[in-house]
Formats: sequence, structure tokens, C-alpha cells
Amino acid sequence: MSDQTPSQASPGNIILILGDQLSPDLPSLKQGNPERDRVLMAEVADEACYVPHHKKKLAFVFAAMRHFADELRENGWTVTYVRLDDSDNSGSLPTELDRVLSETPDCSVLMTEPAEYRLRTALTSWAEQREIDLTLLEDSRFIATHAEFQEWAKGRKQLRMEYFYREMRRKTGLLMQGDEPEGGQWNFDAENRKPAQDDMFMPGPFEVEPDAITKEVLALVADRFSENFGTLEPFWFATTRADALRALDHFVDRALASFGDYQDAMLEGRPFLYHSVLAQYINAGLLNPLEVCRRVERAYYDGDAPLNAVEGYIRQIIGWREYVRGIYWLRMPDYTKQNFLDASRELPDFYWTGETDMACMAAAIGQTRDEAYAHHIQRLMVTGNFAMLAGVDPHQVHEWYLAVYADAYEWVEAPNVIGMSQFADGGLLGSKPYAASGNYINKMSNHCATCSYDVKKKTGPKACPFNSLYWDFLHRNKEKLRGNPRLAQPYSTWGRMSDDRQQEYLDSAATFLKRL
Ligand code: FAD
Ligand code: DLZ
Ligand code: SF4
Repeated sequence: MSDQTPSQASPGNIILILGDQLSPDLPSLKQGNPERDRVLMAEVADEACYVPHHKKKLAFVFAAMRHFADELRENGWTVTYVRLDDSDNSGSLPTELDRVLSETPDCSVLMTEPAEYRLRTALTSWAEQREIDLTLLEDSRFIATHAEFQEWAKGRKQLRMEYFYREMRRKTGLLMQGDEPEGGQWNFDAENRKPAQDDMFMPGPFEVEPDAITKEVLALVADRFSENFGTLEPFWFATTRADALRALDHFVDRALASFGDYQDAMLEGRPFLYHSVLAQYINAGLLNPLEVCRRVERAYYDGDAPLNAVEGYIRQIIGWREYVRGIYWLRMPDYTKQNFLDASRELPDFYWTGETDMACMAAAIGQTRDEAYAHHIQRLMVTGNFAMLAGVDPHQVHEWYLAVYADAYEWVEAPNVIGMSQFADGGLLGSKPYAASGNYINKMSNHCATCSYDVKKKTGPKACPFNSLYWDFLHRNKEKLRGNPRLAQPYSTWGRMSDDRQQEYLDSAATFLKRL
């Protein structure tokens, strides 16, 4: 096994391309030679089943893989494509490599590094055991290299995204005027906290009618994965780069200008608001993150979108997205096992059924079931917040998020879940837990108006469960959290309550948790 330096004089390479490497500018394709090398792509049970993926996610990945294989063939590549239902499919990527290598034993294997630790380890171990010459190329679709992130993180007590983000602004030149940030500020988040109104015009994402290839995949998923979570149809995702580019244009033309103002808002029956719904395309490789940012930046300079929206959007991609990837590779393999708060409750069944009388949770889980999508605040402040307040085992929460979203791959999902939403890493990624009572959800959404609970009630059977769970969470974890300066105010409020009042909160939470 070797990193970075492909063997030049080999008789040819097998170029393994994974389901999230569907990019024409993939390093292994650039390094390879269509006259000499052959591409291998394989739909395999191991990847389809390592968590019980949402049906729409499976259909998206397989349909996008099949379209990409066809595009490679049109561009002169020889492609071996293994379908999930091929009778001789061996079920895993290493064993599919074995099959191809049995026909071409002198070939080396060339690939762009897998994005997940699990698969990287499986493939490098396989190559070592089988004494195969495997070359892994660094994934240039990310803006920060592994070395750059490690260098940035070295010696820092706190790894705060904001400072890393500024480095990425400087590196890419996005929204920069020389050495200074456009508009004189790095971050315009303070302007981005407005609740949305139901009568606003919200365009929804770009929708694509499934073609024959996608229809075949939909039939396969319906047949093989009927027990998996999620609604398969209507299926409207783009599955080619050309359509993903149309989805990008659609977002920039119709929603970007309002993205900043309303990015934290939630509205009953409006799953997408002004979000881009592009993460699944970026993560699978159909869109390049930098090209997305340049397109969005252009909208600002053309006068089509305000700076708070454009800066906010670009920060999500060159800031958060790059930063969580850096944390993942810095802290794996132990990161997904973190459980700083020793939370051990089973994930409630309603995360899979959506059957709960909490209107905010029912909305977030219901749209997750229907669309394999929820936006950031729903993931963080509704389903994530609830799981943390209720003390759910963070590993189970992690596996749920990894399964249910079309954009979920462990490198991006795990830091967001384990770190940001569950505080299970003890504060590596966030300086305090994102814990909130019903008041936050009421401020940012209209869910409470139709909920069977009363968000204004603090305790008792009709009270919003988030209210008592919030105080129960702080009380339960006081030894670990009380010293956090950012929690000084809530702990002081809790300390000023009478013993009876505190007990009412704890009893209310206990009664609710017993029913879970
Ligand atoms: P928009 O709101 O339009 O944002 C624009 C883009 O910025 C996204 O497409 C995405 O590429 C990027 N982005 C925004 N926030 C983040 C972030 N925190 N981390 C990384 N990239 C970000 N994102 C994933 O791509 N995959 C996941 O599995 C995933 N799991 C998450 C789990 C939790 C608990 C939380 C709180 C966040 C998670 N996110 C994940 C981040 C974010 O919620 C999604 O990227 C976003 O909701 C995708 O929808 P969108 O494309 O409409 O994003
Ligand atoms: C997510 C996914 C799924 C469901 N299926 C496949 C597959 O059959 N073949 C494949 O090459 N890739 C698949 N993927 C994407 C991989 O899981 C992804 O490449 C790794 O998790 C690394 O990020
Ligand atoms: Fe959610 Fe509480 Fe509001 Fe109901 S009252 S929607 S449970 S925050």
C-alpha cells in the first residue's frame, strides 16, 4: 500500500470509484489514463447495509452511480459496473476488487481516499493482507488538506470554527478585498435569526422527473429495501451533475437572497424554506464545493443577493463543512464512541415512526421520513436537542442520523451529531451544549401553535416536555457542566429556584421520560 505516488510503469490500474466520488475532476481520474486503466464501480451490500439507509438515499446513490458510470463510458473509459442484483455480486468492495484482479492480476489499484475511516481501513487492510499495490490519492475536492488542518489545529487549546473559517476565506479569496473581508466583517450571523411567515414565497428545491435509469433503481430499492425507513416516491433528486448544476442555479436564482435571514426558521408543512438542499449533491461529488461557493459569491457581486446571505452560505461550506471534516480525521477512530455525558437511554421508537404528540418533533421526523431531509436547525435544535435533553445514547443518535439523511456520510454526520448536537465530545467542537427549552422552538417556528402541549407551561402533563427536560438535563449533568462559563446564567437561574420548584421540574421530566 502506498499513499500519493502511483506506480508509473504498471500494466494498468483498476480505478475504484465510490458512491460519493462521482466527480469528473476526481484525482484518481485525473491521474489515470483511459487507454490503460479500467474503472470499477460496485453497488455492494456492505455499503448499502452498514446502517439501514433511507430508501431515498439508497436510490439517490445507486442512480447517481449508474449515471456517472455511463458518463465515464461516453468519455472513453472502460468501466466495470457491478449492480446490486447481479447474481455474482460478492457483497463488498474488497471482494469486488478481488474479482476484477483475478482477471487482471498484474494491475495495481488506484483510488481517491475514501471519505470514511471505516472504508479506508477496510481497503488498506485488504491491500496489506493481499499484498496489492494500492495507491490512495488525497481528495482535492476538499479545500483544506489533511496536513493544513492538522497544522492549524496543532497546539490550539480550542478548535473554534470561526478562526479556521477565516483561514479558508484567505486561502480561497472568497469574499475578500485584499486581506480584508468583504463588508468589513467576517461574519454576519447576527442578521440571520428571523422567524419565517407562512405567506412568504418559498420556492422549494429543484425537482427532476426520474428517467429510465433512475426508475430501474427505484424498482430495485422498492424490492430489496422495503423494510428500510423512509418514503421512496415521489423521488425528485437530481442524479447527474448536469441536473445538480440546474439545482444550484435554481437555488441561487430563487432562494439565496433570503437564505441568511431565515436560515434558522422552521415552519409547519414547509420542509425546505430558503435552504439550498444541495448537501447530498456536494457530498456525493456531483457538485464541487468551491464551484458552489463561487457561483454564490457571483450572485453577491452581480447584486442579486445580500452579503449576509452570501457570507452565511459560504461559511457553511468552506467553514463548517471543512472544519467538521478536519475534526473527524483528527479524532477518528475514537470519535464516534465519545459519550462525555454518559447518556444511555435507548433511542425512542418515534424517531423511526414519527408518532409523537410533540408537533415540532413530528414535523422534523415526518419530513425526514418523506424527503430524507431536514434543515440544520431541525437537526440541531429539535431532534438533536431532544435526544440530548432526554439522555439518549449518542451512538444510537449518531447511527440514526447516518441512516436517515440523503447527505449523511460519517465524516460530516459524526462531528455534527456527536460533537455539535450531543456534546458527547465534551466541547471539542462546540463551546457549550446546544440545549434549549420550548421557548427557542416557539420563537423560531409556528409548531407550538398546533401542538397538544403548551409551550408556556413549565411543568405538569400539558407542559411542553422540552421545558422540564431542559432543567432536568442541566441538573443531571451539573458536575460536568456547571463550570462552563457559557452556562453560568442558566445554572444561576436554577440555583435561585426554590427546592419545591426544582422538584416540580424534575418530577415532570421523570414522568415524561418514564412514558418514552
Ligand atoms: P443549507 O442550509 O442550504 O447549507 C448549505 C450547505 O452548507 C449545505 O449543503 C452543506 O454542504 C453545508 N453545511 C451547512 N451546515 C453544515 C454543517 N454543520 N456541517 C457540514 N456542512 C454544512 N450535513 C451533511 O452534509 N451531512 C450530514 O450527515 C449532516 N448531519 C447533520 C447532523 C446534525 C445533528 C446537524 C446539526 C447537522 C448536520 N449536517 C449534516 C449539517 C447541515 O444540517 C446539513 O448540511 C444541511 O441541513 C443540508 O441541507 P442544505 O443542503 O439545504 O443546507
Ligand atoms: C452510501 C453508499 C451506498 C448506500 N452504497 C454504495 C455502494 O454500493 N457502493 C459504493 O461504492 N458506495 C456506496 N455508498 C457510498 C460509500 O458508503 C462511501 O463511499 C463511503 O462511506 C465513504 O464515504
Ligand atoms: Fe415542540 Fe414544545 Fe412547541 Fe410542542 S410546545 S411544538 S413540544 S416546543
